[in-house]
Amino acid sequence: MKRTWWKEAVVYQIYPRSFKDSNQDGIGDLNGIIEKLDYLKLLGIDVIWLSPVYKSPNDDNGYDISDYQDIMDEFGTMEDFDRLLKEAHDRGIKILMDLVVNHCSDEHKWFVESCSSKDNPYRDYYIWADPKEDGSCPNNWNSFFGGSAWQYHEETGQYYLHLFTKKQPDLNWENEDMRNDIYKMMKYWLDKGIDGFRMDVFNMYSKKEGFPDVEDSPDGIYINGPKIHDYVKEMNKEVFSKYDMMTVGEAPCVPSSMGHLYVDENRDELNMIFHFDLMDMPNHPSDKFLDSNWKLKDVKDIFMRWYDDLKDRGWNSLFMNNHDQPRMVSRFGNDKEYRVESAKMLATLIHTFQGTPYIYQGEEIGMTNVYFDDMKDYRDVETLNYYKEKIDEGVSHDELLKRIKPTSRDNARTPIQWDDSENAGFSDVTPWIEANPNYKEINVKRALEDKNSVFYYYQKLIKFRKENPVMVYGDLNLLYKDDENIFSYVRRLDDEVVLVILNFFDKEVEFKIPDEYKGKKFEICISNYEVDEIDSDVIKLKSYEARVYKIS
Ligand code: ISL
Ligand code: CA
Repeated sequence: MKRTWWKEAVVYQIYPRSFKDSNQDGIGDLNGIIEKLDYLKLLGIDVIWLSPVYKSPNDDNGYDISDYQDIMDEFGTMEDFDRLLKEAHDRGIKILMDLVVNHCSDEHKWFVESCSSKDNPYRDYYIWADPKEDGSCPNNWNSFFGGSAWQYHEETGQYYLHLFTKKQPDLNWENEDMRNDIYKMMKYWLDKGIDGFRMDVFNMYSKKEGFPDVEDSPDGIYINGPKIHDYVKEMNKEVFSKYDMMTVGEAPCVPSSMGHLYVDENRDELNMIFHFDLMDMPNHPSDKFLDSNWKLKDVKDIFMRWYDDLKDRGWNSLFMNNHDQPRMVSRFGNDKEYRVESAKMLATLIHTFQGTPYIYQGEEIGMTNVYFDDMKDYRDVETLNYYKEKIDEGVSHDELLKRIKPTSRDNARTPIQWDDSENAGFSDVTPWIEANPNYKEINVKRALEDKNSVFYYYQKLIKFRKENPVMVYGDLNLLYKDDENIFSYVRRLDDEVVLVILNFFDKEVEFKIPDEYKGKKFEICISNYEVDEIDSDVIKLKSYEARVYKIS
């Protein structure tokens, strides 16, 4: 397998709005990030993925961009950005920018032009369609954030497409001038020295000609549409191939059997994608706010399926949460009695499986869901739209709160808990979204003072991965596929053999040492408990226990 820096890297995602406020307006900003670079260096990460920092009216917290070559007022200036880039590079940390070009803001100058008349040169930068004869929407496509994906524009008598909010009109990738403008913009950032892009919903760029109604699934219609590979290949040729950079594409609704087409090393498309099999696993197919049960068996199947399907062809990315998802310790671990143990156990999976690990800010101290009890504390447009839509359909407030609390994207967006002072040390003033009240107990300051903290465990995992190429490039073999409590696998590269054992639940379980390793030397490298020498063929694991052994 080809060795590259981005396979060996650990990425840390920053959601700037919630990271650190440097000028006391309640909103995180670029200078706040600069203040904390030494903290990230201490953790040991290699790359920062910055969620969008571009000019934006913030209908969707920066995922609605009104100027791709300017910085959001609240976050600072282009000089601040240049300084951030330099300060990061000085510490050996690379920066990935979020590339949001499936859509932009309705306040972007291209869209303003596009709306001005049907024959404006920018009209075709967006997706416009005539109403049906009765005046209704051109087809039945729904927005991810509720309601139809089409918005009527009185002045010109047509609808425009928005797969997300109506303030996020979709760009028309059929238009070559539009594509070239995007490539130019990407080069502007790369020429500044950034190190790559995380590409927002890139697999939605291509829409099927004629805009047919969705019958069962939008797959092949506006997700993984007919020309998507042409567009990605073109972008690769025009932009990626000219730089030493990394790319990771956000790809909802891509099965592993198809995922390799985007990341196959011989296809000149992307380095990695984020698939959503794990994130969507417990969810109801049409309503992410419903259902939240998952089985370890399914988690294992998903990890293994992607490992097998990409093996020797492309590279995986590993994550269990991001700015759109509940906190991983709350969802897959235990955010009460075993918060620390389970946060460490889950981290062990992400950092010892094959692929590039992604840490979402706050994960490294085991931050939990906030579970706001009051609708007025929620800020996320998806959550607010859902609440409104369902209330109108007659669903009760209590029922909705019950659904929203564990699932809302706001769980991931509360301020980073830096210390136990007011507002969690994030800001001197009331933040744009309330801090999780557990900040007095869970915060960075405390984590740094406690050698057994989640933070130092992450530091150890990152270091171990860096010092042992088997953790990056080694093959992986699953053990005890059908075990309902334990996730265990062996990594192997040449003579190096590493065994990982993870107990996923709050009960004691037994792990039988497989025959082929009986009698061998087991050296414990990492664990979230004190571990004794192995003195029998059965290892007793405590709740959420994780162990990583070198076997020789
Ligand atoms: O958030 C989701 C589910 O709650 C996802 O469906 C999400 O909308 C999808 O993964 C796309 O996400 C990306 O694009 C959105 C933006 O709101 C998200 O923050 C971003 O990660 C539109 O740009
Ligand atoms: Ca600020």
